[in-house]
Amino acid sequence: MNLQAERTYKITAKDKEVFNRDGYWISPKLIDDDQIEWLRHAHERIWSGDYDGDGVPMNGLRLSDNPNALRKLDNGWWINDEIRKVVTDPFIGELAADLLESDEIRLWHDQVIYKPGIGTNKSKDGNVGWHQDYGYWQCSDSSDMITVWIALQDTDLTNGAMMTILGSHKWGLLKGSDSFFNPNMEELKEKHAGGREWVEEPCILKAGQASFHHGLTFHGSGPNQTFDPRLSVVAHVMKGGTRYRAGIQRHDNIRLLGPRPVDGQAFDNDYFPVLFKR
Ligand SMILES: O=C(O)CCC(=O)C(=O)O
Repeated sequence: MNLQAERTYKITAKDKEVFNRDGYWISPKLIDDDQIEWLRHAHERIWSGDYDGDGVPMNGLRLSDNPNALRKLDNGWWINDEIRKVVTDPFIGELAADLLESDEIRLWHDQVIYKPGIGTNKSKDGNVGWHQDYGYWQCSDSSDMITVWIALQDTDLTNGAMMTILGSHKWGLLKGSDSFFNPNMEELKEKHAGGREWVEEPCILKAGQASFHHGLTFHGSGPNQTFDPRLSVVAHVMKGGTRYRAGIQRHDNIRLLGPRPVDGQAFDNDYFPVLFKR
């Protein structure tokens, strides 16, 4: 069934209640089927090194020789026009603004993610370990950030859907929660749950739908047990006025503030485009 994109959707009081209670919210279909096809094509172009414009990825494009490994590129918008269009989409910005009750939303960075289909292979190499995004983003002075994970095919647990831990954004920032690259989900559950109630909620999405999760919500994903890759585009967004917090943690975005970043400097230049302003 092809759903129509609901480009005029407005966040309701109920949506906000769900986001604040659970730490995530599932959107209606945000992008239409043509855009989905273009974004799937964008994946192919990116992984083959075919770039738009004269920019280059900040850390190059490094592809593993391991066919089971997750592929991930940050700031795909620098080198691909279709990715740029979707991760700076004002409509996505407005939804995030309403969930965070903010007047302005900027892009923190994006991710283009390819999880290979490994069928019955037992490899964990494509897993994304349970983690909190803010575990990586402590150089920002607010954890009130949102990850918008956009599915480019119908996505459920068979093809490695992302899962969130219900209400875990209320736990605060946990030590060592920057554990994206540890594929051992059981070990990480043991480490992070610490006696708290650990409820895994799969984000089941139709192509073009997105999950919006808070910067402190634990999430991760298991193997893609189909034979087709799971493709997604992710926009990490922040409230306007988010500032640099010096001396806590390194992050590539600090470099984008210029040669001498200073504590309290706003992430407000061209590397952090405005999606939405009220
Ligand atoms: O793609 C996944 O399974 C997880 C992605 C993720 O951790 C994120 O976008 O924050």
